[in-house]
Amino acid sequence: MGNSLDAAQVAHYRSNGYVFPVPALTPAEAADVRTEIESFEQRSGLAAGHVIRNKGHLKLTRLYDLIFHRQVLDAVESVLGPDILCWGSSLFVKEGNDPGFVAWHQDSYYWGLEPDDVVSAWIALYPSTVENGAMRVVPGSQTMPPLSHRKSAAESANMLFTHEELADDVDEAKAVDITLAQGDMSLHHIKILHGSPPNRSGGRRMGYAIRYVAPYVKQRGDMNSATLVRGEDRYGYFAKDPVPARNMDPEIVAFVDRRYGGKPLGVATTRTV
Ligand SMILES: O=C(O)CCC(=O)C(=O)O
Repeated sequence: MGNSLDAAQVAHYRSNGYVFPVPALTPAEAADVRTEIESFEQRSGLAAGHVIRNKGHLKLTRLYDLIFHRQVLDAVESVLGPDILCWGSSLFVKEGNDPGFVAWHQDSYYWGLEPDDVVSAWIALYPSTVENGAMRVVPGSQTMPPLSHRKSAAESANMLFTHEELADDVDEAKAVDITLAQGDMSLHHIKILHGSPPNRSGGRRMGYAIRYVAPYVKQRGDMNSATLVRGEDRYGYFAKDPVPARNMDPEIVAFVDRRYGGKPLGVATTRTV
């Protein structure tokens, strides 16, 4: 029905920890989302990859609409079931010839979510290619015991928010490049080993990763917040995220930046588009 995965795609996801390409947005819809993000950058002089890096769907209303996108949720439902919360989202921007890379890691290492019914829908807002630093995954690694991570060296261009990286070497010969056309997405499991190299092309690479969880998933530590995007939440383990009525609502920005504090995400970097 709709954009559900077929049985072979679900089986692929279960045994390998990822599936792609899955159609999500039309190329025109993807361009529209991207334009919204880039207009925000032009108006504010701020880099979206910093300012709306985490939970950007609470900062830009166009991204809030996207977490409810029917095509995206139909595919996510195929692996999580009919009740779905959006726990987070991350905007990954790599400029042309940017040294930034994403170190090999497992999301489960630092998200504190259990059980592992957590999936990321990574939507390509520009085409994602080997040359511009497409994400790479190690098939089947979601079934390995938890792997050790450590902090990257201070001077590292590792783009991960918490700067972690796998402590051991990865057999990169086993890795698969998740190349995507604009508007298509991949789904990846919270425990899969993944990362991405620098962008060696002259153009931008931009992907919006939406983190979906089943409502019976719990977060270790502080109670976290989420948005019910489909079905019912019969558990109430997550507080309700605010609903943004306008872009960059100061109260909501403060709410998100408190959660992802450290450096002041709302003011850090300027760029011209
Ligand atoms: O965009 C990338 O290259 C990495 C994405 C990633 O690490 C994630 O979505 O969990």
